[in-house]
Amino acid sequence: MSKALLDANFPRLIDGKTMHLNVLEGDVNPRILSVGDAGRGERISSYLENLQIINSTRGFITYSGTFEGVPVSIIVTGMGIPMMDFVVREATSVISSKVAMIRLGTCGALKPNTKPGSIILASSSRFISQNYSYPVGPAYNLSSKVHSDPDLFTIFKNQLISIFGSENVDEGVDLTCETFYSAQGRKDPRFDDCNENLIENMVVEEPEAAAMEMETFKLLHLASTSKGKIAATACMIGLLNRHTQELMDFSKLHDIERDAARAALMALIRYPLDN
Ligand code: R1P
Ligand code: URA
Repeated sequence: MSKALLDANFPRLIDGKTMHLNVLEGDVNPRILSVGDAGRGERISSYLENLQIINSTRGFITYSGTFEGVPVSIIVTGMGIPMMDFVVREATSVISSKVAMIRLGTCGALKPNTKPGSIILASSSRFISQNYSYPVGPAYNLSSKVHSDPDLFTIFKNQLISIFGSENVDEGVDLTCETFYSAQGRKDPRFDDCNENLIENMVVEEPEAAAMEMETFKLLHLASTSKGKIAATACMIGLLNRHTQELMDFSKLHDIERDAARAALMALIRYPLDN
């Protein structure tokens, strides 16, 4: 593949494909499910008919097809906000209509009574970043809030509750973290991370904090700045509870993931995309 570029500002390769996702107009459908993990993406792609798969050398994989007759795409996003930025910008650059996007991820649960293995919906999200000028200022900063699209959130919540039951579906403020380790308050004696009381402090600053993960804030923030083009929401499977240290039964993860993906696809096809 030629690496010659057509445009320095929003690079496309000489064949017209976006530089990182490797997609062209027609390759991505306006209803998009974003997942972090490549195995999850492959497993849930079995929901799609008329499947087309586009790989990229940057780790993104775009599965496009139909779900109950409606065109949808599932994109393997990878981890962290730069990867979500590539996905949202490049996928939507090849779609002329409005777009609905749902992220289905995993997280650490923050509320003491959230059972590991529950689904946690992000009604909104805040970003935790490390302050690299510390000790000038606090060691970690918490951003202001961005919100899920209220209609997509409600449609998705109803689908999740109909599959899992309301006792297994929580909601709250997602905390998207710059990293998995230091910015999520994990202790690593080999490094001076200055994060001893990070979780306790963040939960005081954001009493509705429900989840810690690494992409949702970027998705919701880009949607909120997209001038009406993108409606987005997210949910995560709580792998563990950071308060109680309890872990989920990992033998159930693929079943939960499959059912949550079905709820997300149902919500995406029900969301009215009036163009
Ligand atoms: C870390 O293990 C990864 O898991 C979570 C975090 O956001 C991060 O990407 O989500 P995914 O399971 O979607 O990757
Ligand atoms: N993903 C994260 O980012 N954090 C966790 O604790 C679990 C999954």
